[in-house]
Amino acid sequence: MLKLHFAPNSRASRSLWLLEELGLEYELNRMDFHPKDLKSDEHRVRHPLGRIPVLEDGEVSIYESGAIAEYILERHKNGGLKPGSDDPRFAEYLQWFHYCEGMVMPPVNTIVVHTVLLPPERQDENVRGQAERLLAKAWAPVEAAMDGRDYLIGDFSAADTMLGHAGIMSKRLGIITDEAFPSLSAYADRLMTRPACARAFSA
Ligand SMILES: N[C@@H](CCC(=O)N[C@@H](CS)C(=O)NCC(=O)O)C(=O)O
Repeated sequence: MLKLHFAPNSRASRSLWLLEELGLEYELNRMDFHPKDLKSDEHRVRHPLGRIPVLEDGEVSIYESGAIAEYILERHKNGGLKPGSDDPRFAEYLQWFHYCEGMVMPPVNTIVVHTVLLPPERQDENVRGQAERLLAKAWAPVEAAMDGRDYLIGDFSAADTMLGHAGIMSKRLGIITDEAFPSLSAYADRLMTRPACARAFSA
């Protein structure tokens, strides 16, 4: 049985969302997004940095949300959500899948640190402003690609559970707005109407 180590309002929602989309059975270890759980000795055995998500599958234990998605798709894919390497959409699928942690999440992390995680006296407006500008730049090519599309490669794929998750977060952070990124804003809303996505975000 797959076991997902999870905390709400985190990248672990991506893994949960994918499991739900694929209709796979899993067990959820729901932790608090708090050092008492994430930095515990027990959790550091699973992830040396005390982070989430972590997926266990029998003897296998794996972290990194993208790697977890790849693992689930290769081992348990249940028939879909990733185009084959001979599919014309394959390269774009890979691009958007990896664009998430590579380009979008670094400025998202900085914004979250300087709005939510640090106490107000340690938050730096300049650092936050710079990250917001960087994040808007990172979303611009995705906005252009989404014009006339419902999902990143047309049909829904695992890339949407990665970059789409970051899109929903960016909308919540006020970077993706109807005015600045109309296609992405509609995309983020569209994703939330998917029952599997809604279940992952409300878990
Ligand atoms: N690149 C990693 C990032 C993992 C990560 O930083 N997770 C955050 C939650 S979104 C976390 O566990 N933060 C807890 C902490 O930093 O103490 C992934 O995609 O899984």
